[in-house]
Order: sequence, then C-alpha cells, then structure tokens
Amino acid sequence: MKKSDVVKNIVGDNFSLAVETATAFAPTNIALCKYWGKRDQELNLPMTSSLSVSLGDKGAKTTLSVVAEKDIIVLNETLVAEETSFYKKLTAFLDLFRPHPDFYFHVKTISTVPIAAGLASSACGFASIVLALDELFLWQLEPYQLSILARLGSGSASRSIWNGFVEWHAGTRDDGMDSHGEVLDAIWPELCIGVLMVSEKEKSISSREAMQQTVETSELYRCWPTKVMHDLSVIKEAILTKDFESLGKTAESNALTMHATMLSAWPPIYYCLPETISAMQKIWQTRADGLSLYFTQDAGPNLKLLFLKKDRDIIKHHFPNLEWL
Ligand code: 2P0
Repeated sequence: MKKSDVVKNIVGDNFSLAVETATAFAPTNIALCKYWGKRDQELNLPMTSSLSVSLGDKGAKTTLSVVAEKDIIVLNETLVAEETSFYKKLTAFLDLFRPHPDFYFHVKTISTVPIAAGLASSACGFASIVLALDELFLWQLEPYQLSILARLGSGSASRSIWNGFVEWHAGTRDDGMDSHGEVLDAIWPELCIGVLMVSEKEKSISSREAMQQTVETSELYRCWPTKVMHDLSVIKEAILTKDFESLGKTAESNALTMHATMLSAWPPIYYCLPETISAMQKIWQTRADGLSLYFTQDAGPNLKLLFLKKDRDIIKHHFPNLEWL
C-alpha cells in the first residue's frame, strides 16, 4: 500500500480550492511512552502504540497558498533552499496533495518552539500542514483522519493534531486506517515540562534510520513491545488519577529502555553525550534528596524534565539552565 492510496481513501478526488490562503497551528508533543520502530516504513505504521503530551502554544503555525512554477517554503521567515533534505522531504509530502502535477504550494511556517530547545519540529510541522490543507480544500475531516494524514509525513505528527494527552494507537491493519491518535479525556495543569539543553548540534543519525537499525539488529528490541504495553497502561492510569510519581517513574524507565534497545543495536546507537549522563546523575541525586523530579529523553542528547508546578522554584534553583515549556 502506498501513501497516495491512503490519501485517496480519505479525501478521494476532493482537491478543489475552497479559499486562497489557509492557516493552521499544531502543538509539538513529547512522548511519555515512546514510539520506536515501524512495522511499515512507507506508511509510518508503528510496532507499538505510544502516548504523548502536547505543549500548548509551543508548535508550528503554517500558512498555505498556491504559487506558479515551484513550491516555495519559508521557515521562520527564511527561504528554504531546494537542495536541502528538508525541502525535498516536504515537497515529497506535498506531492500527495496536488490536484495536478503543475500545482505548487507556498508554505510559510513559523515555529513557536524555541529553536534552541532542540525539540522535534517535524511533528508539529506536518500536523500544521495537514490542518491547513483541510482548510484549503475544505475537506472537513475528522481529527482521526487528519492524524492519519499527518502520520504519512512523520509518525509522531499523528499525535500533534490535539492538545493535551494523546494516545497513538498502533493499529493492526495493513492500510493503517486504525493507526491514529486519540485524545485522552484528562487535563493536568500542574504537570510541567522543562528542557535541559546539553547540545544544540544536529543529531548524528536521524530517528528514522536509528529506529530501523534498532528493529533490524537489536536483541533487546524483542522486549520492547511488552515493555510498552505495560508502560502505556500505567501512564494512562497515572494521568487519570494524577499520580505523578507513577507517571514520572514509568516515563523515565520507558525512555531509558528505548535507549537501551539502541545501545544493543549494531552498529550501536547512543544519543547521550557525557553531559547527558552528568545531568541524569544530578537528577537521580536530586530525587534521592527528596525532590519529585523525573526525565524523559528522545532521539538526541537533551533531557526533558518532568515535575509539578509547586516545585518550579526549587527545580529552577538546582537547574538554572532549564528552559521552560
Ligand atoms: C517519539 N521519537 O515517540 C519518539 C521517541 C523520537 C524518540 O517519534 O520516521 O520523527 O518520521 O516516523 O516521528 C521521532 O520520530 O519518525 C519520534 P518518523 P519521527 O516521540
């Protein structure tokens, strides 16, 4: 099954412009139970379900319109060069939505995620494009359908259609029509996330490549689906009952296990820098001293700290470089 088949399945041939310009915002998200590994690389179908929290007003705002001759992509008011992999990846995604081959998009994206925070921007980027396409062509799709379309751009984008806590169901179907996000009926305003910057350098290996290498070569990856099934249900319960210790412990363990599967891949993949390890040790010591503080880590060296609003000041004291989200 190809991406274009999925698009056809969802929107049919409905590509007549409803408006000249469409703008949409999508929040970025941080996974508390991670997505790591695909069962279908073309459709970004995951091996397991995952669960994230969206970051409110931190995300991407995309404005779409139509231009002649070629796609124009402007990111944070800077024109993106055609030779870049970013331009190629985005135009390949836009290919799925052209009414005819000579139809070109003007894409203007403003990221409200602090660039220095090193947060994944592809999730909110693809989700905001799909939401803007829905306006441009007046599809009026259901959120789960938008989630499926966003997944075709990047797996984690399927969770960025909603605010709050979102579970991305892995699904079992080959066409992925049951692999989409679903928002949890829960809010937790006291839950805080901060980013502990360790390095702003670009990652050595993309998550797309890294997860594939892990699936293909890691002995430990066999344990991953069982671990996720357990962690996902514990995290969901912790969110519903506002049990921060359970949430923090399980999210931290889930992230560490994901990195352990990568360490046992060959060639090994290790996103940690020495400073990442020092930061982990400081978090563990701070916790041993009585503070309720946990972390999660994605495909990079930076850590995202999880804590409650009441502990903000003391955590800021221990980690003065923490960037607040
Ligand atoms: C996540 N990550 O659940 C996990 C944890 C990184 C570590 O989703 O290949 O950019 O485009 O589907 O979504 C990053 O992977 O990968 C990611 P593709 P994506 O947030």
